[in-house]
Amino acid sequence: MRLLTLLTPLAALWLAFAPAAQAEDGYDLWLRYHPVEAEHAEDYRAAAAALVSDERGEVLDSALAELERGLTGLLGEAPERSDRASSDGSLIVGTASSPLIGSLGLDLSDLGEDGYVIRSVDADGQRATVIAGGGETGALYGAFHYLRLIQTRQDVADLDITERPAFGVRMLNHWDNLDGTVERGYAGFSLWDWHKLPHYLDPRYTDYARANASLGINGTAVNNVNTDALSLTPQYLEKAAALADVFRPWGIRLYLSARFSAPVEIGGLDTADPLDPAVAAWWADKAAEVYDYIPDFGGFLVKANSEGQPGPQDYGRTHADGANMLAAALEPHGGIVLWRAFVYDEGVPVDRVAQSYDEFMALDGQFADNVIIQSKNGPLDFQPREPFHPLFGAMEQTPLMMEFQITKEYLGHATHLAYMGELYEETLQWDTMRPEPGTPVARTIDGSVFGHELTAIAGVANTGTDRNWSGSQFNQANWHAFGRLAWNPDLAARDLAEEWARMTFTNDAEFLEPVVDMMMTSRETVADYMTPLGLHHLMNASHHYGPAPWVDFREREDWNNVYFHRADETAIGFDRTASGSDQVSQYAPELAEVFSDTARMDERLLLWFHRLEWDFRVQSGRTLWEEMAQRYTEGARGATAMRETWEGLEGFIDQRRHDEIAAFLAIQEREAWWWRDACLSWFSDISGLPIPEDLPQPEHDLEYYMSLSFPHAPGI
Ligand code: GCW
Repeated sequence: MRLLTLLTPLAALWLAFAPAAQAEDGYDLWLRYHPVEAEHAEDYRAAAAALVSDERGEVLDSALAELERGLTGLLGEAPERSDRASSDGSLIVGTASSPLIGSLGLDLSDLGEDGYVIRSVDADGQRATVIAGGGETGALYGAFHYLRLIQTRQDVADLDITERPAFGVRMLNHWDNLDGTVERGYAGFSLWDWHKLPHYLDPRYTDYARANASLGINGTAVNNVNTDALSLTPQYLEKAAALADVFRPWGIRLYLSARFSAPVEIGGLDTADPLDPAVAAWWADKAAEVYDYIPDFGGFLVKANSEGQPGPQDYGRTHADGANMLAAALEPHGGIVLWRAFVYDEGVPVDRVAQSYDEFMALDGQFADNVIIQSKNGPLDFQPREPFHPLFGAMEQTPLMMEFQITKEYLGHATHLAYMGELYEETLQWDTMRPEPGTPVARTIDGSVFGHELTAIAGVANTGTDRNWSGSQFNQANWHAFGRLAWNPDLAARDLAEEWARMTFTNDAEFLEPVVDMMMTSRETVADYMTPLGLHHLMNASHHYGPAPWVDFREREDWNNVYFHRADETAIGFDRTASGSDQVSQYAPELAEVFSDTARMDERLLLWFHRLEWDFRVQSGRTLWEEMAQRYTEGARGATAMRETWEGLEGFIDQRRHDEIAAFLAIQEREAWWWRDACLSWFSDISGLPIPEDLPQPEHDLEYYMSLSFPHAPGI
């Protein structure tokens, strides 16, 4: 805009229309396929002048279509299509059953369906690159990998890549309701237009599938775990089947959340008791019906006996009874049950954080073969920082899977930049010390330590109808990081941030370096201005927007923030050591010892495990109160720094996305200081200690912060 005033009216008119291509809204995600710089284009063109395949198949056709689309965009001209490698620069794409690929003599035996190789070869005297999948899905993932190499400006002249995914099931969980709202969704409404399905297929469904396939995601549960039994009626199964048909060519299977009481609600039975033969028969029929609609249906995702959802315990049965009954219904069709470990029942426990472990460890070994237990990354609920869930490493006889939250329910919703890749990496690489030291969480769920064949990982999606899909440009990075880690949990979050930023914005190093640094520190910054030193659950009630350490009015004791921080005039924190709830003993003894020792532990979890007096000396030598004030302040300053860094990066990317991000970072800065001021004011009031004089004093008095209310905050 500023520039326009300096231009002649004619030039201004041209500029107003011409840059449409540059004014991006984020819809294309990391699949932008913008032309590469002229100096690189020739080399890439030479390597991929022709697209060669002698096979057909639904998924393979997607791979070829994506390569054609990507190469055309990146290199400025469409590759020739052929079924023979007749000239230099052929990109040969297919599976082990392609005669052409067979003739190259590659060893493709260990790839499984999803694995692939990308290799520079000599095909009948011609220089070629082969993308060979174990199956069609492998070829699809290989195609996206090849495009990524060009998008991130890597050399493609001499390739020797072999990839296999670490987990069999790599899925998104959508907490999408049938009325179009999304529980904990901050990106608009649900992508699924149930009302117009099955007759109208929004092109966005295909782009959604493409984006997932580009990461290797191969499953999606389309309805909320707090589910409506209607999803299992023919009326809705027909709609779900239409979605499954769109997803299938992109290697994605559809899953449904199943309501445990469905036999009563839509089946006309008077019980949902899992041990009642009529109930089991109803589910067996229902499963058969689902498979009539969706032949490759993935299975049922179940939230039972948690936050008021129905479940087997309503009939005096166990989670294993419930899961196994559903597993028996799905087994003949090859389906699985994803049974969530996020449970807590009516009785208020000594320690909410201990519940899920106690419940499920008692049942280890009792689950059917096609059941997998899905546990959140931490034992509470997707907080900015939690220790890993102690089930990881402890549950040996039952396959266990990870549930990460991609949507940022507790980390600033749409607007705050919090790069979750860094949180995912921290969890996946955490040493569980079980069965022995050197066993990170990732190894306990990828089948390598306990030998389970059924392996899976899930992320609670952050997608919605916003043009940018994820509520903000930077939130796209969290979807991307989740998907890439679901393929390979040992990838480094920093590398993924850079890869994403290159594909999403620009390959310019002067832009990438500050942006990747900012992404990598962003989660810690958020943890500091919201819940430093292991504090947790200080968010406002219900919608979880903004600070409210004072919440003490909710019906359940453990729905109140005061339950978690326990602050009074003498001390603060939740004692989970042997002198308190002893939840720490759910971890390996070596780890429990460290968590119990304030001198040795990582203080970023201090008040998660300990209740300490305000004048307790922390590792820096400050008192606990001084340290808390310091951390809150550093967090807020970090948000200011991010806003400033981004302002300095104007001009590297299109103005529209730059401005949107700048505005969001300014919101984050404001809200970070609000968090800091509100929390410090309240804790100061409780402890009777003043906020240290050398630190900024809150802008308002405590009464002001406590008076704020946000009845229409999104996501509930
Ligand atoms: O984090 C809590 C959320 C609920 C959610 C629940 C769960 C889907 O506040 O909205 O319900 O977790 O994971 O089941």
